[in-house]
Amino acid sequence: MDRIIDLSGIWDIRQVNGKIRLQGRVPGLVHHDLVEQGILPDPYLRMNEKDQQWVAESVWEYSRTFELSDVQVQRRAVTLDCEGLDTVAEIAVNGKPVGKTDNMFLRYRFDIKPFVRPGTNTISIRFHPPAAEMLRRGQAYPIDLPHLRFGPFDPPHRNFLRKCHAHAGWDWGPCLLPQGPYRPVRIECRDGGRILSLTHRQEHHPNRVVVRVTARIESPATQYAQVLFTLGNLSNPLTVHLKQGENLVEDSFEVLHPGLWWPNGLGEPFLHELSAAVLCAGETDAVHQHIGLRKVELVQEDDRHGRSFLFRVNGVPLYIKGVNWIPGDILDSRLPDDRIVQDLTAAAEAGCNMVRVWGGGLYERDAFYRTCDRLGLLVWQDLMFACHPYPVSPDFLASVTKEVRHQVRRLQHHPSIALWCGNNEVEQVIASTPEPSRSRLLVEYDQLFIQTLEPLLRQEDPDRPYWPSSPSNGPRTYTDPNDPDRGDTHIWDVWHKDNPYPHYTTITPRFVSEFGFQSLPAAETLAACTEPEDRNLSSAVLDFRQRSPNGNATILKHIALHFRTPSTWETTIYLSQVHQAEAVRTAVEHWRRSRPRTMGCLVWQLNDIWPAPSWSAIDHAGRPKLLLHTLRHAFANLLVTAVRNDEKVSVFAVSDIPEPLHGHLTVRLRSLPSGKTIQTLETKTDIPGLSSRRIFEFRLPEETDPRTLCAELLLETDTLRSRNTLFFAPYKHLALDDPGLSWELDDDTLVLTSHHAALFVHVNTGQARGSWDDNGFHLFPGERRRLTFRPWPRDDRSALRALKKGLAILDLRTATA
Ligand code: BMA
Repeated sequence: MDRIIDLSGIWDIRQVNGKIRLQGRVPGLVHHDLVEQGILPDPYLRMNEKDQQWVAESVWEYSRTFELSDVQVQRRAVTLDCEGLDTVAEIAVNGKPVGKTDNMFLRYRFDIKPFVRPGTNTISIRFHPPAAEMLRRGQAYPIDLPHLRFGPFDPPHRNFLRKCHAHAGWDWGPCLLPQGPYRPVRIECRDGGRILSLTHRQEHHPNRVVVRVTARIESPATQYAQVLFTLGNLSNPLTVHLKQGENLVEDSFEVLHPGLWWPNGLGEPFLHELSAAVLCAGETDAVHQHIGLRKVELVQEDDRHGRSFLFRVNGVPLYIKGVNWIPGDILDSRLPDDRIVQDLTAAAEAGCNMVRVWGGGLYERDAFYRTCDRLGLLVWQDLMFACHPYPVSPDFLASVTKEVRHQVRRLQHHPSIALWCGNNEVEQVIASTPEPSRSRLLVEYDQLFIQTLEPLLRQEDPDRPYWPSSPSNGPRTYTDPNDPDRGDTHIWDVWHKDNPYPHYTTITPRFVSEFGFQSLPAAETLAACTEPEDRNLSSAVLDFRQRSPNGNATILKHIALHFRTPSTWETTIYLSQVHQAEAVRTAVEHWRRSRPRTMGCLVWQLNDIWPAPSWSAIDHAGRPKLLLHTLRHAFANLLVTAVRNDEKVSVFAVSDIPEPLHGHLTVRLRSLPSGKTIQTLETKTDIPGLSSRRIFEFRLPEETDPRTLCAELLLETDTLRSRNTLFFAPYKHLALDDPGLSWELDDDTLVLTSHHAALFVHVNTGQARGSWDDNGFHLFPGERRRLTFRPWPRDDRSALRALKKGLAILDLRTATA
């Protein structure tokens, strides 16, 4: 269409203060093109980050030409539309400055009509080093604001620049500070109207939803226009009189007996098509969306424990099971949409119903939210502020006001977004600052997150809850933000405070929005970025890649607390993943048993920004860790779980299903190492909807050595089945023998059997990309465990060939022999 000139494609890139010249892509980032063209080695290899800081210290200029016709330059509006520039940039058209940018989360639109001409035009975007800008702003501010630095290269004062905080290094990622036009750039030449945003509100009545839609239309002149809103097969044509500038055009629909949008695990996430089109001056502009009709409430009511914190969706109190999301690569342009879809699909298949977009990353790209809408994943959306106090200068407040307004208008229609959260851990950082700074920081905090952003969100998106910080007790309750009796919490007492993981069962918060434990990525993932001599947890390269203080030693120490020590690199990796999975499982089962006091937990973290030790469930190469499979069991709608007090074992059924269930529980006491059944107990049980209930108790046989015993629990209903295993001595002391595992692989199907009890059986797929439908399970004699391998992408047959070559199976005993 001659009204939009898409400037995506190849541009010239030049290092202004150096000699490098290359051609690169828009949308894109300088690092990405330098790496692809062999000018820069991959920053993720070994310690390359160390020698690559010069890239972000350089000034880079993107330039190209574009053609405009007489007709195009004569249109009433000629606008340069930059969807995302990272970050500090100056833009010139035909050598004339048209604007400056300093916020990567904003969409910038510049009027360039005065600068263009018919024929060939030039455009240049010059990016300035972000660290220098952070420093300049930090030093110019009248007060010395605290700032974080995790790794050796992290620059000071990242809180002064509206750039993804994780670009400057985090406790799971390197510092690279990428620069470039990371989202599309285009020119629009128009006489007619342009739809800047399409938002809506919903009013839910029994069997009926009223949808009120608002299109924000920019018009270059005062003129008549036709506006057509369509929702499903309902449509309303309107004739409107647009004034020059921004116009709001509103309409409403009544949807009878609507298909509702339900979160994963509760029903179908039904979507309806909503569109708006404006016809004006012989031009059309249109926006198409998929919306979901649903009501999400954040319920906080005083109760005997303190104050509830739970999400009610379409009237159902929903236990939240989820994960935290960080940027999937520090170079966003090299992360394909497909990879985001893969990770979110894995989360949904693991039983998640919520993903938290963490505040030190990005407002994610459209594909992220569309996928969450489709999968029924609720999104806890942090605004992009994390772990720092922020300046409250007029410029800063103006910039973040524009940013949040833009992002809310962009994202508001997604049914997945459940809540806007002001920031990550800013209240907590301030709470731990000594006086007198603390009081001053609180006043400024209040100015930004309560007086500026909260009213803005109420105005832009009145029906969505706003939560000031994570963790928090709610607006203006500046007591301990991590109070277990109210609000949400971040439970770091295990990883950061060095308690063994059973400690989780001593803490029972209302909602846990972060908790987790680190492990190592798959051996194949680390092999691709290290040399053989690096492959030891205490090597210089592994220490370099670990950004959480003493992280590698913490992993090793906690393995040794629970397991016999590993003897090889592969078994170190395996045990780190077994330990991580057990830690998280212990916490999740406790917090699910604690329903309704606790109404949700979000594991830190689903994904990785680079290949390194971290808290992730899926590593940077897309290989699932054992944790992902453990979550599938621990997050299942029906869960059987047990706790032991002395010789007595209490069995619980936890159900996240609204309807009551009839279940059948089988407890098999097995002897170790043989795994043979020595006693079977059975009972029938009624399980109320949305509940956690003790359903059975039994005693351990007297005078049995606890190291020689385990209990297998099986809870079955007509359609559901949950299985769990309980041990009565630390894993490291259990009487285990070589289980004598045997397996047969036929195409994508693996059948496993075992002579003795085999614990944490892990099938490694080598180079084959994909995942088993289960992994990391216990296997007892007499069972035939059938696993199916699903390649990613799903139709990739070559993965099945790779599987044959790379298959390796570990279990706890053989890994620690
Ligand atoms: C949480 C997050 C991140 C961090 C993680 C692990 O508090 O908010 O800041 O990466 O802990 O330390």
